[in-house]
Formats: sequence, structure tokens, C-alpha cells
Amino acid sequence: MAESDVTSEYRALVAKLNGWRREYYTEDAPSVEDHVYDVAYQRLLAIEAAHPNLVAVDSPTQLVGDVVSPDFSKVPHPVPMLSMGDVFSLEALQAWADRLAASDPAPDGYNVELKIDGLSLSLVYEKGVLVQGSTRGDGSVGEDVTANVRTIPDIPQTLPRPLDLEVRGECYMPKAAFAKLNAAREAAGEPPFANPRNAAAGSLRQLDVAVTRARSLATFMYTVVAPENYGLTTQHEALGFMKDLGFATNPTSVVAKDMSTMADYIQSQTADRDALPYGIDGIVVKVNDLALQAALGNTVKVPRWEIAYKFPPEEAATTVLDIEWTIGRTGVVTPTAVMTPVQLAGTTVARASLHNVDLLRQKDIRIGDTVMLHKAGDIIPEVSTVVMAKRPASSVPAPVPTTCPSCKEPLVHLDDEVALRCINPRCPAQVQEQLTHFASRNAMNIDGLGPKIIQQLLARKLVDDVAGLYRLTAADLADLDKFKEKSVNNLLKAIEASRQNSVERLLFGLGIRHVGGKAAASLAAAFGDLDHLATAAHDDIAAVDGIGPIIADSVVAYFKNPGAKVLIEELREAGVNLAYKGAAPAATDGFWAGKTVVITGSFADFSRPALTARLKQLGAKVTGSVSKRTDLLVAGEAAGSKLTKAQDLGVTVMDAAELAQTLNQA
Ligand code: 0OW
Repeated sequence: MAESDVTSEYRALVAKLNGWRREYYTEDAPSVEDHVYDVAYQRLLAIEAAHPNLVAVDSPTQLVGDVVSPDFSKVPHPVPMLSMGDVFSLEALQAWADRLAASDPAPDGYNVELKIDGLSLSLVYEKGVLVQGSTRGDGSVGEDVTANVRTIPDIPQTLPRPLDLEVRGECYMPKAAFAKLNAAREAAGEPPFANPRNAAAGSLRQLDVAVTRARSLATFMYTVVAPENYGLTTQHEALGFMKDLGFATNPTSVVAKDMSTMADYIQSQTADRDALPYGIDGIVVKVNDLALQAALGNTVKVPRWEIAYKFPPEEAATTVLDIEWTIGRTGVVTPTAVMTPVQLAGTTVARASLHNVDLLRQKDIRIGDTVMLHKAGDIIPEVSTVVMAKRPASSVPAPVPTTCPSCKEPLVHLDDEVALRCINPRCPAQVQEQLTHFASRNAMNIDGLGPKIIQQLLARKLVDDVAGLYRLTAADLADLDKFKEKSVNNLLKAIEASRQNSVERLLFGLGIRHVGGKAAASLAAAFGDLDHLATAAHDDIAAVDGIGPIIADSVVAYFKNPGAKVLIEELREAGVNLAYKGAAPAATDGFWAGKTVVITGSFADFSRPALTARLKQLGAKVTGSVSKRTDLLVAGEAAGSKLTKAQDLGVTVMDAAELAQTLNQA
């Protein structure tokens, strides 16, 4: 291949891999499977080995870990938290062991461990007390997640001995907790996590500690930092040392003297993988002798004394019987493959999302095809490829609907979106989700109007769109199951109160694509009321700060839709306020006005975002880290290293009780 072709392939690979890293490490939402990333990464390594002159500073082979989020305080890792090299076959593992066997001295045994599919975690104890928890970050600097780790049940807050100690391990989400969390997210119209690793990362790297607490995280610790300080000479001893101190360590590690023992372990653990209550994505093989580990040392990013044997993704073949099209809250029409049920990674799989029309076409999946299936993160069924050799001669490309399967309105692609969408605001399949969103706290905030009540209202045909809520009578509501007079009155009061909301709540509640709470507030403030927005020119909408052409396209398309026009008129006739009442300006006087405040820990009465918004409303400037410029640290339960820093700097500290008192006075 000509040098220029290799260069362009190299640059494209670096860009693609860096994009996938950002999705995986920062957004905790990768768009590709691990094995897709691994294959591309191995190709990049091969090009760099053949063309060292091409190696770029931004190549992912030159980085150790993930990106450090600006939302968290930084934690330096004096002993870097490294990643590890991968091999994808027993032959490659044998070659790695052979190279080590040639070193002098040669290893006299390996500690073999399951590779837990989570994210790395460091725990620091001073005199036996947990003082800091942090993520790996980029290997040298991690994120402070101390308050979050205090909510994880299997992490000891204190040790049975007053040790100064750092241990490292994997934080993970058990499969059962992952499945439960995703079911709840899909029911709430939120995107599911692709696999347990992302769920764990998204749950640990949380500013709102209450969210972490609710997410059932767990750990397996596998490294003692500076083991020589505790008289440890092998990895196996280090695991026993941590277990005795009360840490969770994985019970299945073994010491293997040779390759055949390792191969047996790998074979047995691969067979048992599906039965494990947590996800694993391989086996870790470490030189057992710690002094030899130190002698072998590390390359720029990985230790020489350990390797990860990565499992090939489990696959199964089955037949596509049908392709169904389902409609979500925002009107997106998604293709789903209905297949002959097949056993895969411990469960029977009969359906797999095909995500969108582009992917359907890209993989050219057709009814009657034989397809290979695998499970992303051991959980989410994915179609890998079509077995073309088995494609029936009569096969035709899968038909893509042009009208909505529910309301028969034409389907559209908004802007350059991949998603196919029904934009009829009165589409029955969407109304349930729309009503739920409309009544939600950040939208019209109709207290007591949850999904179950909405289901009953729709089933009894008491409403067929959001405007219908404002025509409900006491008699209508009295007809609902278990709805006593008190509930009827409370709900009618809540609906009545929502009529007076400032219009940004209505605008967000209408569920216009790309129009979230922030965009709704900007548009309401810019145009003053719904009528001006509905008739505004595309470029005027796009010109509003923080809006742009994509949101403008979506807003113009929405208000052009005949169904939307009818809906707005019905809301107007129902007396719903369509004007912007203005966000109350931040207070310019009072206790909080002008103060620079940092919040740490968790609060019984507030989520972190809610407390931040409240203090800003009262005129405070809320920042993420304590400094000499900080006027006040508001410290809740399980306050972390920010409390220590505030005390060191002499910054005033306010506890939850003082906060409650001050807010009541404000
Ligand atoms: N995921 C694991 C695991 C393990 C560390 C020691 C120094 C570098 C790697 O179960 N059992 N042992 C290690 O050893 N690392 C593991 O996970 C790594 C950490 C960073 C990336 C992988 O998650």
C-alpha cells in the first residue's frame, strides 16, 4: 500500500479510535462494541510497528487511560494506575509467557484472575480510615469520587488495623442490577446503558451521590500499592492480605506454574462465565512474584509482567423471521429483528434492536437471513453479521415503512438525522409517553400525574393529547381505580396550577426533538411567547444563544405540523399560559448574594443539581473546587476531600442543618 494510503488510513484510525474513547470514557456511552474497538486498535498498533514515523502524539496507543472530567476534583496518582496489554488467543498468550520465560530470572508462577468488566478504582486509607476514592483517569490524574465510594457497601470505611494503605481494584455493576436499571431507564424513555461497565462508570462518576447509592455498585480489589511495606512477596499473598482487611477480592484466582494450568483455568472460567453474577471480559495473568514484577517494570502504558487474555465475543446463528418497527416517545421508529429463539450467553434470545435504518441498510439484514448474534457487555443482543452463503435466492432488502405503523402519518428524517420519525403530535403510540413527559417535574410539573394514571386516562379515552388534561372533570377522575375524592381534588389542583407556568415549561413539555429544558428557556426568553416562536423565521431561532440550526429545524418543522397547530389552539382555549414569565433574576441581596460556594457530600432534602440551582437563584456562585476564593463550603453527609481542603484553607464550613436554617430564612 502506498505511503500516502497508509498515512490516510492511519489518520482515519486515530480519529475514529479517539472518538470511540471519548464516548466510552467521558460519555459512558460507546457506539461500538469492545471487540470492534480492539480490532481497530490492533490495526493501529500494526501500522505504528511497520511505520514508526507515523506514530502521532494523539494516537490512543500513547495514552494510558480515559479523559478526566472537569466536574470532579483531581486526584494525582503518584504510582500511576496503568492499563494492560491484551492478547486474543491462547497462542498469543503462550508467546507472551515464552518471552517472560526467557527473562532472567524467569517467573516461577503466575497469579491468574478473572478480568472484571468495570472501571478502575483507587482507595486510600490513613491510619485505617478511608480518606479518598478516585478513578484511574488518565493514569496519572484521576477524579475524586470519595463521597460516591462511601455509598458502596463492600468497601470498608475503616480497617481492622490503623494502616496507611492504598489498594486498587475494579468497581462493577452486577448483571441483575444492570438489567433492572436498564428496564427502568427504558420505561422512563431514557437511553439504556450499553453494558454493565458503562453503567458502573456512569453510576460511580456521578456528582449526585444519591444516584450512586441507588445503583448497587460493588468491587473486587486486586492491587496493594507498595506491597513491600506490608511484607508481601507475591500477588497471591496480596489478595489474601486485602481479604483479611475486609476488602472484596475475587474468589476464583489461582496460582499457575505453567501454561497448561493457565489454559485449563481459562477454559473452565470461560465455560462458567455466563453463570457469574457479574460481567467479565477476559482473564488476567500476572507474574506472581512481586519483586520480579518490579524488576520487569512497565512500558509507556502497560506492565510487562501481566497480560489480559480477552474472550472472543460469544456468537450464535439464527434466522430473521420478521423485522418489526416500534415507535418511541420522541416518535423515533426503530427496527427490531424478530428471530428464531436461540441460546446465547446463558439466555434465550428472540429479538434484537437494529437501531436505525442506516445500520439496517449497512448490514443489509433481511427477513429470511441467517445472522450471527452476540451480546454486547454479556447482556444486550446485537446482530453481528449476515451469513450471506445462507441467504435465500428470493431474498429482497427489508422494506422500510413510509408511514407510521400507529397513526399512518408520513414518516420523515429531520435535518440530517439517521432516525426515521413520526412527527404527528397526536400519534397514539406516542401520546402515553408524551403525557408522561408533559406532566414530569421539569416540564409542567403536574404532581400526581404519573404513567399509571395516564394509562387509565387513555384507556378510558378521557384524554387523547396533552390539551385533554385541561378538560378533565372531577367526575372523570372519580372513575379511575383507587382514586378517592382527595386524590381527585389534588390532581385537579395540580393541573390547574400548571396553567400558570411560564411558557418554557410548556415548550419543554411538548417534547419537541432537540428542545431540552435549557433550550426551551432560551427560546421562551428570546421570543416572549409561543405565538412569536411558532411564527419565527428559522434563522431568527437559530441565532438565539445556545440554539443553532438543528434545533431551529426541529422547532420550525414542529410548528408547521397541522397537529401541533390544533394542539396549541386547544391549550390556549383551555386557559394554559403561553407567555414567558421570566426566570426570577438571581437575588442581589441577602445572605447568599455574591458568595462563592462549593458543595460537597449528599443532602437528604436536595439532589446536587437542585441545591446548585437553588443557591444560584439566591445569588450564590457555585463552583466545583475549594480555593482561597471560596467563601463557603456547604458540607453534607459523607463530605469528601473538599472538606479537608476547606479546613486546611480556613474556609467557612456550613453543615446540612445550618443550610436548612439559612434557606428557610432566605
Ligand atoms: N479488571 C480486572 C483487573 C485485574 C492491574 C495492575 C496494574 C495494571 C492492571 O479484573 N484483575 N487486575 C488488574 O491489574 N487490572 C484489572 O483491570 C484493568 C485495570 C485497568 C484496565 C483494566 O480494567
